[in-house]
Amino acid sequence: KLGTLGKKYPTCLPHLPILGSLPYLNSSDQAHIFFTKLKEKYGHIYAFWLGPSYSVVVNQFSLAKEVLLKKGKDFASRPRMVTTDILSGSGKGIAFSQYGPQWRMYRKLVQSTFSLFKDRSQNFEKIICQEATSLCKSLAATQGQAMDPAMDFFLASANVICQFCFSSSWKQDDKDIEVMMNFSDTIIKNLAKDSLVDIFPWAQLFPNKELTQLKESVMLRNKLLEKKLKIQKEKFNIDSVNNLLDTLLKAKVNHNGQVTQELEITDEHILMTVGDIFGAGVETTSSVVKWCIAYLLHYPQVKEKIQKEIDQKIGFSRTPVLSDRNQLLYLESTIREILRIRPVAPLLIPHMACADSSIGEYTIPKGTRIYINLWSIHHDPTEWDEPEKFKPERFLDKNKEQLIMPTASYFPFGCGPRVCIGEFLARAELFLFLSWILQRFDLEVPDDGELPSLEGEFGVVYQIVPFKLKFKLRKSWREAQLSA
Ligand code: HEM
Ligand code: PLO
Repeated sequence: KLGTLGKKYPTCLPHLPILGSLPYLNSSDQAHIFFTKLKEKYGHIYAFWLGPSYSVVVNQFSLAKEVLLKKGKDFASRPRMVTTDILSGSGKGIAFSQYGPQWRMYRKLVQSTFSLFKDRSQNFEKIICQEATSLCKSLAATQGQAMDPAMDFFLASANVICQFCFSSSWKQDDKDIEVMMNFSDTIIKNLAKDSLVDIFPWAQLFPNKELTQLKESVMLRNKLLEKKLKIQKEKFNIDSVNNLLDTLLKAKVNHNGQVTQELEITDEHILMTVGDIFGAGVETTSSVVKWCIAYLLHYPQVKEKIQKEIDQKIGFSRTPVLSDRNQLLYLESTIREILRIRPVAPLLIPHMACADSSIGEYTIPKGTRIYINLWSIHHDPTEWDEPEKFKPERFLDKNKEQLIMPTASYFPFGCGPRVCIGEFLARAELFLFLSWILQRFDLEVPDDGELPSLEGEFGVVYQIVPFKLKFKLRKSWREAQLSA
């Protein structure tokens, strides 16, 4: 199936007719770990056949940079999969959309909405701080009882993104939030995991529990977003564009009649674009906050260092703001270390070659699926000192006065044409949520002494297994409140 004349291809795993390399990909390890282990035997870059589709795994940062940056355009497409097609209405929206003018247009519309929020009174900092206030209130109301914080973090990130998309928010007891948390979880557990249907599309013709679950969850999501869209649409005023939906509706009005079919702005395209931003906005940040809290439970000495820095640089008479980021270096380095050791997307989102190209000395034909193994890049022992260890100090200079990048083998948000578009927002949320929480609360393990598992569950988002902890108001915070 591959032309061979004068061409060199990456080492390929053994493969059989029809099944391809499937029998050799059977492992109890999670995909990113398994791919990292295969590196020992097959090298930094190797290939396999997932049934009928030819796939290449890239495990090393200089090759990954070649794919994402240097030849970014050649590899900027996405493979079509049964599961991502279900989520995205056959490739609409941004994240699972083919490389081309349509993808570019929606990406730009979202980016222009981000700039809308940078310089005005309802900016991200203000919105996030409002949500941090509600979050801290809700955590304080637990009065130090052991609890699972997932719902609170989910609500806080959902409301930030809801302000961005619709200029609205949810209340804590709104049923929509619980519904959303449930379907989102099901979607993450079933999406793009190279389950049978993604390898052999014909397998979807047979009854399949996971696929039915996925379809149901996507339907629930679409219903919920449609409801929101309907309410907001009635408020639309072309002279006052305030959020993502307004931007998209305005583009629709401006484009009407004069564009090719390829650049259509239909209600379904709008739904899928908002859906991507919503899903990405909620699931990524809340997941990273959970990972952070879990690591701080395991490493109380790191938590104490962060708190000491907050006490010294900010104190208790005011709450943290974004410009404190260059003061709270220990917190910043902890966030960087979390994004390294537990990347949100350990294999990024699968890329696809949209032209014949090459990686290093190897030929890569058009249509090849490319998995960038960010996990292996972030855990590469030739680039990182003791990569398995949680060490925030690795991002600080000797005097602990400056943030540093110890190696280039690090890109938690990807890079190149498909780089994450939410990095600025995500970093702002992570910093503010965590600094607000740690200024006020001590984190304690429940009475049974059980620490969170740091193993995680592989998926489009690498999630932590649910865990419980106690949020106890700090003595120094309480005293400061009393004397204020
Ligand atoms: C794509 C990481 C938060 C929106 C991605 C990719 C990564 C990533 C690794 C894939 C890059 C690739 O395939 O090459 C993260 C991390 C986050 C985060 C670590 C939080 C800590 C967000 C937020 C938003 C967002 C808050 C939106 C508000 C997107 C979108 C894409 C994307 C739309 C798809 C881009 C495309 O395919 O063109 N992100 N992300 N992300 N992210 Fe994020
Ligand atoms: C999360 C579950 C939602 O219900 C749907 C959704 C939409 C966009 C996805 C997101 C999920 C997971 C995280 C993704 C995001 C697009 C970009 C982001 C994959 C599946 C990342 C980290 O790459």
